[in-house]
Parts: sequence; structure tokens; C-alpha cells
Amino acid sequence: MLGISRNFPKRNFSAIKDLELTLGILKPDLTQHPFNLNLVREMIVENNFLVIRSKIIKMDRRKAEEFYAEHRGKFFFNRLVSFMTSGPCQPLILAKENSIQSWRELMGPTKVFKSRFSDPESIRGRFGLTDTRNSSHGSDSVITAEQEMKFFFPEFSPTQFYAAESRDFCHGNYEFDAESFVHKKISLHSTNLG
Ligand code: RTP
Ligand code: MG
Repeated sequence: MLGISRNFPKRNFSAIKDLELTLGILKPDLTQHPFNLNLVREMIVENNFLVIRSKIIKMDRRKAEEFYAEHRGKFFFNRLVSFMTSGPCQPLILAKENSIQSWRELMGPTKVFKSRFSDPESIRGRFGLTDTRNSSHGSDSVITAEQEMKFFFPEFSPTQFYAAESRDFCHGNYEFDAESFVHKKISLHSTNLG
């Protein structure tokens, strides 16, 4: 269902200055709508986000409640947790200069009934269904980005990424794997062996 591949555009390989990491989630309303899911994936690549890590998971109630703990007690909490456990989610580690703000701009405002008018070309403006079923999540600060990356990708180390991978990405030394929806560092060793 989620393994659709289309021809994604290649980005212009110019040097990038500083990659910032953020955590995005493609929510169940999107993952259960393959045509829209693929359009959003295209938006991500076209907007020059590098997809550093990507996985598809199904959250159980405990995990979703933990992720949204800051919203416990709010009127939409139960609805939000039920929605987030209703189907697969695709958490993503995204990299770009100023990625936290840039990803939130691409998502558009939280409230879909607003974003359809104010930001019709954003992810939520184009694909969101309701104020809760709003297609995507994005970290709102450097601190939450770190916490949320750890929550979904405990095996990923930002320190290790900056030490071992980010330079290659900054210099365009990567390729895009549409099937797994991730940008991969090109191993010069393996290409030389041909
Ligand atoms: P997110 O955390 O998902 O990136 O969204 P956000 O910062 O823009 O919004 P936030 O206030 O953190 O709310 C988290 C998620 O709760 C759902 N929500 N439903 N009135 C409602 O029904 C309502 N309000 C918020 C949305 O899924 C929102 O993204
Ligand atoms: Mg939030």
C-alpha cells in the first residue's frame, strides 16, 4: 500500500550550509490515501528536504498517549489518540537549512478549516480533512525535535549524523531511494568497485 514509486525530481546539487534536523510524521489520514501520500512525498522532495530516516509504524494507544502527553486533558486528546492509532504513521527525520520552521510552513496551520483558505498549497491546506485529521506533524523547536527523533528513532544519533553523514549531504553526495523514501549517502567505495 505504501510502496508506490514515481519519478521524484532531483534537487539541484548545490552546497548546503547548515543542515537542521526535524521530526515529521505523515499521519494515518495520509498513509491510508496512497495517491495523496505520494503527492505529499513529492512536495517534501521538491521543497528540498532531505529524508534522513523514514519508517512506517502502527502506534498503539500507550505510545500515542505518550507522544501527545502535553495535550492530555484537552478536549481533543482522546480524538487525537484514537486517530493516531487508527492506521499506519510514517515518522520522518528531515534535514534542511532551517528545517523546523520550513517544515511547519510546508505543513500549514494546524486548523485545516483555516489552512484551506490561508495556505491552500500547504500539506494541510491541500489534504487535511479536519482540525484533528490534519495529515502531518512537525516538531516545534530544536528541543522537541531532539526528543521526538529519539522517540521514533532511538537508534539514530544526531551527534553521529553531524560527525559522519551531514558533510556528504551538504555536498550533494547522496541519492534518493524512492522505494524506501529516503536519501542515502553514496558510498564512493561501492561505486568505484562498480
Ligand atoms: P503537530 O503537533 O501535529 O505538528 O500540530 P501543531 O503543533 O500544529 O498542533 P498542536 O497544537 O500541537 O496539536 C497537536 C495535534 O492535535 C490535533 N488537534 N486537534 N481542535 C482540534 O480538534 C484539534 N486541535 C489540535 C491536531 O492533529 C494537531 O496537529
Ligand atoms: Mg504540536
